[in-house]
Amino acid sequence: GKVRAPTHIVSTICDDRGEEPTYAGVPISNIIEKEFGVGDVISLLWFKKNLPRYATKFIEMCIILCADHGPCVSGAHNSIVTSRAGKDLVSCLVSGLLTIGPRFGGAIDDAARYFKDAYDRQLNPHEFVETMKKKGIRVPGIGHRIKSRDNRDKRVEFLQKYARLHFPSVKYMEYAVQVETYTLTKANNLVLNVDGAIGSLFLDLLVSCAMFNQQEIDDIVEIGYLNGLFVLARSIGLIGHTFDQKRLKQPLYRHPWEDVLYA
Ligand code: Q5B
Repeated sequence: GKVRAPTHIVSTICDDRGEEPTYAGVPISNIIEKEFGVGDVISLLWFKKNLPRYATKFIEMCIILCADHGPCVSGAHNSIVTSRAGKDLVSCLVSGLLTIGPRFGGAIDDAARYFKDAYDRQLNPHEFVETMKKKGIRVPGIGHRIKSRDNRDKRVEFLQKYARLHFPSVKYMEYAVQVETYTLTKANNLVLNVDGAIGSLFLDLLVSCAMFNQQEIDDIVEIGYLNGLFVLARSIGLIGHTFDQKRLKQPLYRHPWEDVLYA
């Protein structure tokens, strides 16, 4: 009989062999006809699900709100310096992307992991924060360089408002807010930041939309899908900064001596 030769690659998200590609089984003609947005495409290609519109709109809000945060943040700064060194688009983009990590933009997965663990174990915010402190771990999703109790992050407020209106449940986000209430007693800038808001709200989305089983939720949190949202979103801004520098014909960047302490 026929024997299938063993393959070197297994792939489950996109099939390009037919007349038109399919994303998680959905032909791209359907995607165009039904006017799917980028959130729907992410839902198909990342989660292999046709998530409800309120969920894919939330994904789109994350992308829009995280697309850029000015030239001074780590990622934009790197892309700007690289662009001014005369490098190509891809080099400028990746030099910015490579700064995304536990302190900058890449705290979403850890925020989801730690908030989920603490909430599921019914730790009160005080116990959670103080346990983290004893371990010497900064609470992911808490703290910001320029945002504070008196200068709230509008992005966080937009996401919270949308989720409170549309999500079946926001228990993890409300827990993150309780954590913020506690950390704000320690310092003014220990607010729930955009990473923490997205991390906790995505947990709420996964748990309350009833389209993921427990194993799938655990896998998403464990594998670390959620930083992908920031990476994707901020790529838009990093590309923008790269073009901006080239359009402005900015010269090679050299950091001023006066701003270095030669110790
Ligand atoms: N302390 C974000 O720190 C920052 C604490 C904490 C307990 C915490 C810090 C942090 C967790 C990682 C995180 C995402 C590095 C941030 C983003 C995107 C962005 C960026 C933009 C964009 C800021 C001073 C004192 C120390 C610390 C204590 C600080 N954070 N304690 N839990 N989480 N957060 N990152 O201000 O006693 O003096 O030793 O790592 O969620 O990246 O716009 O800029 O869109 O681009 O530099 O929004 O919070 O303060 O590090 O000097 O700490 O506060 O232990 O206490 P800072 P530090 P002590 S959103």
